[in-house]
Amino acid sequence: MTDQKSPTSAPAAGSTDDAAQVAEFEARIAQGESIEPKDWMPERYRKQLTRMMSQHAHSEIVGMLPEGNWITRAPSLRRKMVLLAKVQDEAGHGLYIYCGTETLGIGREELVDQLLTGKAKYSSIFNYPTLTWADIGVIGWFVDGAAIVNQTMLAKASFGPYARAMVRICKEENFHKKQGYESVATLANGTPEQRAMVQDAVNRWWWPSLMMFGPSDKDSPNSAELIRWRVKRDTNDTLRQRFVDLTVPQARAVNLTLPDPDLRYNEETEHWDFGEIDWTEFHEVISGNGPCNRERLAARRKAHDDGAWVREAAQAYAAKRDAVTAA
Ligand code: BYC
Repeated sequence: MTDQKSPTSAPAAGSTDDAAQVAEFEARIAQGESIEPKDWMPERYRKQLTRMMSQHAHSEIVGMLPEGNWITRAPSLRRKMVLLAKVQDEAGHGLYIYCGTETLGIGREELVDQLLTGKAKYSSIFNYPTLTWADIGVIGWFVDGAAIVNQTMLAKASFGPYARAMVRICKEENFHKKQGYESVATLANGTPEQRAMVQDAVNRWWWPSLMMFGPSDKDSPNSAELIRWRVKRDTNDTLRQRFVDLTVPQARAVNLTLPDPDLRYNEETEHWDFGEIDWTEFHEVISGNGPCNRERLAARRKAHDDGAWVREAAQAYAAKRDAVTAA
């Protein structure tokens, strides 16, 4: 329980928030109440949520690109239908979360502009290339698997619109993960070439998937505040460990190895110990220098420009409908 009299109740430095209002707000959070868009909230809470939710929405939208790349090359009609449905789901997730972010008082155009001008972050994972068909299965298994671990926690976030969006999104992510693992298992039981292809994809996606959870706790500037306000309920390292513990037995079940010589079960902690993440690579990727950052932003900008006529048509239709209603 948050102690209302603790120093954490004080408004952040430079904030114009009233201390009594902050204390009342924190008491509501401590009681497990959901904060809704019209409720009073500290400016810093609004800012943190806007940052995190908009990054999340951008991730869903940019995340369509690596997989979308394989829709025309899916190996069967069934795989193609599944992949089309998955990519379409990701668009829906992005739109939900943009809507949720808008309830914090920021417009969609501004959010999209932040993405297209490179000001906004999106998940590091989508800056890696999808080199073979096996990558599509491994993304479903690892990337959607990691997203489920993170988002199951966020489904209990203190901000109502975000938490509610996460409940629905997690249901869809479960289907995404299952189809990915099923595709991986099929390849792992296939020809020697298919096995080699899927093992190679596992080798390339493992470490970037661990990076999805963010910097280690000691280097995570936002975690303490987000946990205090119950936006996050667990730290980056706790969630990363949960993902490793869930995924190691799944890899073993299909006879695939994870590319970490330090991976071993720790009888004392009852967790899988794993090696050190390459944080230099992580920081390079999140500062725009990953293998595909430029390609991804260029693709988003092109899609935005190509879609201008759709936005114009929708606006013209809305204006016409308003005129008819007014008449
Ligand atoms: N990538 O203080 P920290 C999906 C940034 S999409 C890039 O720990 P926080 C899917 C962080 O933003 C699912 N940047 O931050 C879609 C911060 O920078 P700023 C995507 C990262 O917020 C399509 C700085 O590093 N999920 O499932 O406490 C197909 C310091 O970090 C990353 C979400 O977006 C990263 N990996 O924790 C398939 C979940 N990690 O903003 C699948 C929502 C850290 O201060 N977000 N940074 O400049 C979160 O849960 C949290 O924001 C994070 C980071 C765990 C990502």
